[in-house]
Amino acid sequence: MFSCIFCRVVSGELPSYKLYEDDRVIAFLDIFPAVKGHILVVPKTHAENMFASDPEDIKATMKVVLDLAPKLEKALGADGINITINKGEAAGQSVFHTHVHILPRFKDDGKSLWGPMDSKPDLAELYEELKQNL
Ligand code: DGP
Repeated sequence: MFSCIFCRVVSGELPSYKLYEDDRVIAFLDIFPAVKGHILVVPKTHAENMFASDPEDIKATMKVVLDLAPKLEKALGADGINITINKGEAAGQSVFHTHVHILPRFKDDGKSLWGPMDSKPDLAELYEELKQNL
């Protein structure tokens, strides 16, 4: 995994502003922050995305997220927090090594996430389709 950016951060080959580390997980500042205090929590073992990761790595990663997020919110005096995982290019994933974003949110940060769809699907129809397939 020599070309994986986050593997290179994990190994120390690439520098990072590391905020947390244990034997399974590392957390550091996002180099292209969407908001002030945007951090990434990353399992050290390489996997392309969260579904490919060892569930124990996901468990350890989410434990760190749950610990760091409220601390970060408090430290920065944020008004809220988004915790996001982008899986797949269509969802905005650009680094194909499992990671969780923690984004402190401020009332005046001017960011918006999803708005409503332009054209809403038929929910009853969608519900039937999903019930058959989930
Ligand atoms: P995503 O788009 O969900 O795959 O998020 C990848 C994030 O990783 C993106 O917000 C920018 C960040 N990033 C990319 N390269 C580096 C890097 O070399 N160092 C750090 N700290 N963050 C990086």
